[in-house]
Amino acid sequence: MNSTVKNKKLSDWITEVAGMCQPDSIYVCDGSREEYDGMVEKLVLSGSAIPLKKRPRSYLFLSDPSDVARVEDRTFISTSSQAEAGPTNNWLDPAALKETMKSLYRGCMKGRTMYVIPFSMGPIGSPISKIGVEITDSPYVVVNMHIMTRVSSSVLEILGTDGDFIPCLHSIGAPLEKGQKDVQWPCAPMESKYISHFPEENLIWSYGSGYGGNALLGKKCLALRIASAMARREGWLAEHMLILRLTDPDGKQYHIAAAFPSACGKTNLAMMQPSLKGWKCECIGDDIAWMKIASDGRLHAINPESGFFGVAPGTSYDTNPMAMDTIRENAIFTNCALTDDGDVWWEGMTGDLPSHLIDWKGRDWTPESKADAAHPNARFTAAASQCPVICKDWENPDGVPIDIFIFGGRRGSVVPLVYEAFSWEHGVFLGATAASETTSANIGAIGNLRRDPFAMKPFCGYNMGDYFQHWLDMGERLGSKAPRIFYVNWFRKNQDGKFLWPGFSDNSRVLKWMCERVDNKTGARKSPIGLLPLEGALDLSCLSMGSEDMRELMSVDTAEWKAEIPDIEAHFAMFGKRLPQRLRKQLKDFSERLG
Ligand code: O2Y
Ligand code: MN
Repeated sequence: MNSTVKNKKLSDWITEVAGMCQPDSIYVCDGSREEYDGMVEKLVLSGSAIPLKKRPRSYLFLSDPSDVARVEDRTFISTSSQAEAGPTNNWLDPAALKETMKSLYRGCMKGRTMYVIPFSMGPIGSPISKIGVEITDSPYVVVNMHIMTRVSSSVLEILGTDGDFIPCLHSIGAPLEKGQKDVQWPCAPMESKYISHFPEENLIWSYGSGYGGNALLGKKCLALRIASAMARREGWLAEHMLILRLTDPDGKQYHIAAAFPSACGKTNLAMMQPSLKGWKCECIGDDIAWMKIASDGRLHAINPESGFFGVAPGTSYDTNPMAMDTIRENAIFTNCALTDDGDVWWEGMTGDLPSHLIDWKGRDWTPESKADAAHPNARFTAAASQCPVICKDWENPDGVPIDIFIFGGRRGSVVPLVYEAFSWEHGVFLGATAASETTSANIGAIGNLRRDPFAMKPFCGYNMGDYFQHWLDMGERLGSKAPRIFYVNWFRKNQDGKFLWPGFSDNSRVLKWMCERVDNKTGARKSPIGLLPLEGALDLSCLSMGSEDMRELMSVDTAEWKAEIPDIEAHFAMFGKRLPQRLRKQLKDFSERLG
C-alpha cells in the first residue's frame, strides 16, 4: 500500500477485500493531477485509451459492445424484506446475494491492481456532504472518479481514525492469469453482472461492468440509491434533478431543480442560455440534487458531483454550446467515434458528416455505413469547473434555496408544454405519475410509455410508495416555504410528427412564466390537469410561432387524459397499501375533474 490508512473501518475493509479479491497490488489514490496523468499514461500504453490530437489532455475509450449502459435488470436493492425494496426495484435476499457475489469476487482481481479511492460527494467538509470509498480494479473508473467526485487524501484526514464512510466495492470481474494478455475493455458476461445495494447498511457491491453508472459508484449508486434511503431516514431529499440559477433582467435570482427521466435533455436545460434578452442562466448541476431544509425554513440544494457524465450524441454547438465548450480539453470520451485527424465525433455533433471515421466498435465508418458511428449512450466526462456558465455558488456548502421544482418527460402527444400544480400535494401526484416515451438511448422499445415517478424509478433505494409519503411529509415541514411545482413537456408533436416547441434556449420562456407565477405577477387558468398560462402570458417575443401551433401545444384534450387514467390506476395499484391515501385521493379528484 502506498499510503497509511489510519481509519480502522477502512483498513479492516481493505484487508478483507484484498484477501477476497487477491489483487497483485494495492494503491490508495490521492486525487492529484500527477496521479491522473500517470494513470492515463498507463491506459494509453496498454491501448485502452486513445489520446486525441485535437483536444488537449483528452482521451477516447471504446467499451466492450456488451458493456455500454446501466443495466437495470442486473441492479438490485437488497433489503431484509422484499417489501422494503418495493415493486419498482429488483430484490434479492441480502445473505444469498452476498454469497453469490462473494464467490464471484473470490480471486477476481488476480493480475490487477486494487485501487482505493477516497471521495467526497459534495464539497469536502460540508455538513451536507457524504464520504465514500470505492475499491476498484479499473483504472478507467479511477480517472473518471477523479472528475466526477472529489477524490483527495484530505478525505482520509477528515475520516480520521474512526469516521464513517460508505464502502463501494467494484470489480470488472476479469482476473488475469499469469502471462495472460489483457483486452481493451475487460468485463464479465451479462449474467454475472450485479449492481447491488444494501441500503440498510449503506453498502454498495458492483461486479462485472466497467461502464458509467454501474462502475462510477459515487453517482447513481451512492448519490441516488443509497442517499435516497439515507435521506428518508434523516429527513432530506436525494433527487435525480438538475439545478440551475435563473437571473431576471432586474438581477433577481431564482433557483430551479428539475427531474426528467434519462435521455430527456437534463444536461441541455442545466446549461441552457436563454433566448430572452436580459435573462441569465447558470448551471449548478446536471443530474443529482441533495436538498435539506435550512435554518431559513427553505429547501437548499447542493450538487453532490463535481463533473458531468453527459450523453454525447445530439450534443452540438446548436443544442448545447456550453457543454461543447466544457469538453474542449481535459475530457474523457467513451464510445464516441474517432476522426482521421484525432478528434471525437458523434451523431448530431455537426451538420456535415465526416467522410471517414473509426466507429465505437473500432470499425471503418463512412456516411454510407448503416450503423451509428457513436453508440447512442456514448458519453463525455468533464469537470463542472470547466463549464463556462458554472454558477459561482455551485460549491457553496450551504447550497442554493430552491424556488421551483419541475417534473417532465418526453410525450409526443397529450401533455401540454407547461402547467402548474394546484398545491404541493397535487405536485407530488404529478411527480408520482410522470411518464416518458422511451428512446433508443434509454430503456425498452422505442416509443413505449414508461411511468418514471420523479425520474427516480431506476434510482430509488427503497419502496417508492414510502418515497411518495416522504415527499408529502417534506411538504408538511416546508409549509408556505415549499417550492412551487410545475410539469413540462418540450416534446409535443403536431399531426405531421414535427415538434411544436423549439426547445433549448427558448425553454427560458417557460421558465420566465414560472418565475412570474412564483412572484404572483401573472394569473393562470384552471384546467383538469393543473394551472395553465393565460392567453398571451408566455413571452413569445421574437419567436416565429403560429397561434394555431401554440394552441395545439397548450391544448388539454379531456378524452385523451381520461384514457390515461387506467394506466395511472395500474401504476398506483403496484404500491398496494404503501401508496399514500392522499395520492389515491388525488387520483380520484383528477378523474372527477375530467368528468
Ligand atoms: O449508462 C450509464 O451508465 C450512464 S447513465 C447516466 C449518466 C449520467 C447522468 N444520468 C444518467 C441516467 O441514466 O440518468
Ligand atoms: Mn441521470
